[in-house]
Amino acid sequence: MGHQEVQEYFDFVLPLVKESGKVILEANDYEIETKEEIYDIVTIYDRKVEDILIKAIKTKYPTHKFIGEEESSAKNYISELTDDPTWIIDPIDGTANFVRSFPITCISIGLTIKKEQVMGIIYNPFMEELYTAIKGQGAFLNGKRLQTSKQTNIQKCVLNYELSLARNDKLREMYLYRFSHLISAIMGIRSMGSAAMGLCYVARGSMDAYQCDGLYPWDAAAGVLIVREAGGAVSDSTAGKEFDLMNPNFIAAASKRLLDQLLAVEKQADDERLAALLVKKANVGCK
Ligand code: 2AM
Ligand code: CA
Ligand code: CA
Ligand code: CA
Repeated sequence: MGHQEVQEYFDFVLPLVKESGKVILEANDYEIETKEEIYDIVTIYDRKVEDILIKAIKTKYPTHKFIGEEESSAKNYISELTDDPTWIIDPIDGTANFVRSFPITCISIGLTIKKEQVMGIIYNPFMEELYTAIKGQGAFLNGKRLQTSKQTNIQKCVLNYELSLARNDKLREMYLYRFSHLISAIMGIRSMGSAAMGLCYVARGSMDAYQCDGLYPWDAAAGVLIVREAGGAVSDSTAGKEFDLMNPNFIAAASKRLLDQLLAVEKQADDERLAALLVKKANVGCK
């Protein structure tokens, strides 16, 4: 895969992203449809934007593959990456924000080639912010180069921790333990409802770190590359595990030093939770 090939894809998709942004800005029907769960919502604009993007890219590049949030229930959804160029699309990240006119809402498009993240585009049409990255070429906001905050001290860290995913029964206990350890270790905590925007704020230095567990590839595909290209570090939220795009549980931080400190605090929380679980099991066994 050459740099020129990725640049060609980037140049092709950028006008489509701008066009899709207009669709979002011109929205006037905020009716929501609920998917399998009451908190899992979709609007006609999520579908419209994904449709515009996938149709146009497919026509131009018929051999490319797609992983799209709203397409994920369709028959051609792939849950494993192949070596083929694969577009990973979240047509609206922050749909719950979008329907409330809370402008932390964006289109997110990532591209992998040979399973490697090579390009990311995140566009917030409300704020006219276009975040872009091509692997090895740096990250940009409206053409201006981005740099993370370079924060290295956990006590001064402002962390954007996506708490709404803690509603998930399988994740709740882990979140609660980690949350209680983190709030005393860091300076401040935020939660804004868009993973893609959360990652962009780390890339531009407005937040020192972002964390969310239990996400999907389309939430992270563009933003993680943008953070890395801005000088930040990303890893799985379990210490020692590498970031897995197909199963994104992750922390993104302004620097590797900060990332390691956050991972250490969370490891302590995880160890405490596992110890409590063992005690609980032993007590049940005694009955
Ligand atoms: P979405 O708006 O595209 O659904 C914080 O809410 C982040 O989690 C957002 O990036 C959001 O993406 C995603 N999200 C929202 N509801 C979710 C759910 N039920 N399961 C997994 N991720 C979700
Ligand atoms: Ca959604
Ligand atoms: Ca999303
Ligand atoms: Ca979405």
